[in-house]
Amino acid sequence: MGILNITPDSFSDGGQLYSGSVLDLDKTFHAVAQMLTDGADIIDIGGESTRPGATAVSQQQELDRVMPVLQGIKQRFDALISVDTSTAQVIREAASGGAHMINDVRALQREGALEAAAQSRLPVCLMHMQNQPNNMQASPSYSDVVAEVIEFLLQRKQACLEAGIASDQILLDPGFGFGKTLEQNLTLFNALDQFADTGYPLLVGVSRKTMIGQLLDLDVDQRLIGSVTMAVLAAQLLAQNALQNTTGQGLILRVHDVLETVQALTLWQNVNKFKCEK
Ligand code: YH5
Repeated sequence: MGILNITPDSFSDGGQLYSGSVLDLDKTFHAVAQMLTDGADIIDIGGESTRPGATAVSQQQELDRVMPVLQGIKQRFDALISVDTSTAQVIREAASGGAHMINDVRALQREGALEAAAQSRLPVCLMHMQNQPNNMQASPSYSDVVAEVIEFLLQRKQACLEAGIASDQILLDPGFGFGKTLEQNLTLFNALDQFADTGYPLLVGVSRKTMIGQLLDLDVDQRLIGSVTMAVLAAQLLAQNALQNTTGQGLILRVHDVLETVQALTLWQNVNKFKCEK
């Protein structure tokens, strides 16, 4: 999954698609074309910045950002499109505009979002976040981070089932960097197999995140190698688990650097072809 960040103020790739204060649609579609050429299967369109301290976006602003981009991608490309949103009205309009998946960092907890997602019949990704973007990194605290994040996701999964969303339309995401310290992020990463054991496919987003910056002492524009390494590690961890366990297969990696991630995963897959079963 390639990240298409259409917010003006994002941390990692903020405003790159803007000319002044307006979104440049030519640049945006060029970025999409590049990610698809590079091997992305899904484009994730995000119109709300969830970085710590980001200004809240109104529903109308979010619609005005997301809808022209969704429509333009639909006209130009044959790609799977995910829309990164928590807003019921954006879910509804994205679904009628031909989106293929709803990716919600608030796990459909906002007013009306669960119902809108259920009506859309689209697959949904449920992500864990502790607190809200404006305060989530203040003092993240858990007594057992893995158990608590899994429990939250299973509760939200249950709410989805009760709202009429089919079980095979649900993905889970630990929410790396969303209300978690470095240690908590790494604990969750090592526990990806436990998330897979829920039986649901996973989405993992670590690309360019602060955890990589902290470990390598690098700014956000220097986190490529760290991001690719973490993507391969996630794939390896989950593949090892899948060999022992028939449930919980399926992984979507949400990344900025599609070409480099695809190269690394291609090598990894080819190496794995020659694995001897002992
Ligand atoms: C995610 O993990 N993340 S937006 C800060 C960065 C770099 C990147 C400080 N939406 C996720 O990508 N959706 C975002 O550097 C997401 N899972 C899902 N499902 C944050 C982001 C980022 C933030």
